[in-house]
Amino acid sequence: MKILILNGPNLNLLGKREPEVYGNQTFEDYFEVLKSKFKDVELEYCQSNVEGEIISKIQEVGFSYDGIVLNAASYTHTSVGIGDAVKAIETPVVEVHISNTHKREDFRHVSYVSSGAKGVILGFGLQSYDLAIESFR
Ligand code: CA2
Repeated sequence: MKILILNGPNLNLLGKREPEVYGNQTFEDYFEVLKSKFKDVELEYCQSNVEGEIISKIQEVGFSYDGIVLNAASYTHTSVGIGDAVKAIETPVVEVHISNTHKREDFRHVSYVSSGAKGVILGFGLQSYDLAIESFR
């Protein structure tokens, strides 16, 4: 089973800024935890701050991988292009968020990803990613 974890803008700052909201672990460190927990899954990790790169990555893997775990970060709330890409591919996408976006500002209550996603997991910290991977098994 091949799964891509795709993180969007500013998630490269995890563990370095705003620990009260996003925790104090970098995603690179957490990816090692995920790899050792899901030894039977071929996990790939990619992060980009660029909307077009995220769309290209979704298209690149979207007809061959078994799943995409997508945290489009702020683009979740703005990007019709990422939403369209999720709908255009065959690989199922699970949308994840570290924080409970519904407990936050109103603009974070909108998602252009959700309507094309297989499911949505949010608010469980980095464990949201574990739950998303689990959902593909
Ligand atoms: O809770 C999530 O996972 C979010 O996708 C994170 C996004 C936010 O725009 C979404 O509304 C919810 C923000 C990611 C920014 O990550 C940072 C990490 C450390 C320091 C600053 C930003």
